Amino acid sequence: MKMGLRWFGEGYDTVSLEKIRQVPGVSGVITTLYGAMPGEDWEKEEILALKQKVEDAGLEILGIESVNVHDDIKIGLPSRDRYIEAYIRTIRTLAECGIHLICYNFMPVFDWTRTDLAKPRRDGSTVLAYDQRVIDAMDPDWLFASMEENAGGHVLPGWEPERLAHLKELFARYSDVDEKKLWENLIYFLKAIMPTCEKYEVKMAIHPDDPGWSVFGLPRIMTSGENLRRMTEAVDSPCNGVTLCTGSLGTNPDADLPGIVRMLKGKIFFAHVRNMEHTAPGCFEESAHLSSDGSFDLFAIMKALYETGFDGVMRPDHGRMIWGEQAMPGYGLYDRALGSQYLLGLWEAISKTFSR
Ligand SMILES: [Mn+2]
Repeated sequence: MKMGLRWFGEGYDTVSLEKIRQVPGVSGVITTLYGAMPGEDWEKEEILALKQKVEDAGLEILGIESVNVHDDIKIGLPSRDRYIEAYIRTIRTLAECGIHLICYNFMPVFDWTRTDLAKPRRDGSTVLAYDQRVIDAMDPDWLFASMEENAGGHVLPGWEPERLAHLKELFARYSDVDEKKLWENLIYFLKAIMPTCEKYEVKMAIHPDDPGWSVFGLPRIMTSGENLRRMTEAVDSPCNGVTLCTGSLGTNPDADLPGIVRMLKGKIFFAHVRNMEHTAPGCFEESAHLSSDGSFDLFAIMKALYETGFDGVMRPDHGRMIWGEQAMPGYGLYDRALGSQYLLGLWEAISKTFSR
């Protein structure tokens, strides 16, 4: 298992590689070409420059999060083939640069959704939070405007203003896409890219939808462990797997996270491990990683990962904003560094106590 932190790149991230390098046990970053729009070819020179920067800081690129999928692929338009071709070229280019793990998602229009980017916790920290009642009373345009306004000048990952400038149009383009159609379009995409992934040994790790239910009436399908398994079985390939994101899957309070880990044995290429607290039906807020601060049993989750032979890349996920840090919501250094140490501590104890 390799522990990393997500890093958005110079000019986008408030956290420097030099600081990440000083977090014990963190050997690399999960990064991206932050300015790249879905459907664009990634240029080899840019990827190599990014890689050089990371390696000069004594770290490695553990994977890419994300190579975003163009809306035409998710909608299933005839133009999708052109964008799939570009995606395949990017997979090949990344492999040629020595990068073999790609995280992506298949959510229409919006990436992850929150209604509050700085909700105060009992301990005085602030966290990302979600309240379904707020969404139900809101227009998608308002949500986008409030996310942008509250992001403190940061462009939030997956919330590119260029793409979301024409939200009503984008919603209209998805009007014929129901869950069944979205499934078909995902499988079409996977069947098209898997031969290249296998040839170049690039693992594709789909990220579950966050939250794990329909938002603003848009279809969502990567909403449960069962559906993730269905996805891996629909296109059976050693390169077709998942990102185990406990926070996303755990938006469903009934989700059995250690059980999901066991169900997806061998298919988890990348793990986002964090905690959250369920506050009411359809409402949750993020918490410290520690089990006692939220609703999840992090020990049980890490033990299930260990026992099922997990050997991929792991990272702490969104952190609380603490100690006065100014950073992209969820992505400050301090609480993610604390989270990584907790996860590494659990992993060391588990691996010295139990056998695989
Ligand atoms: Mn995640």
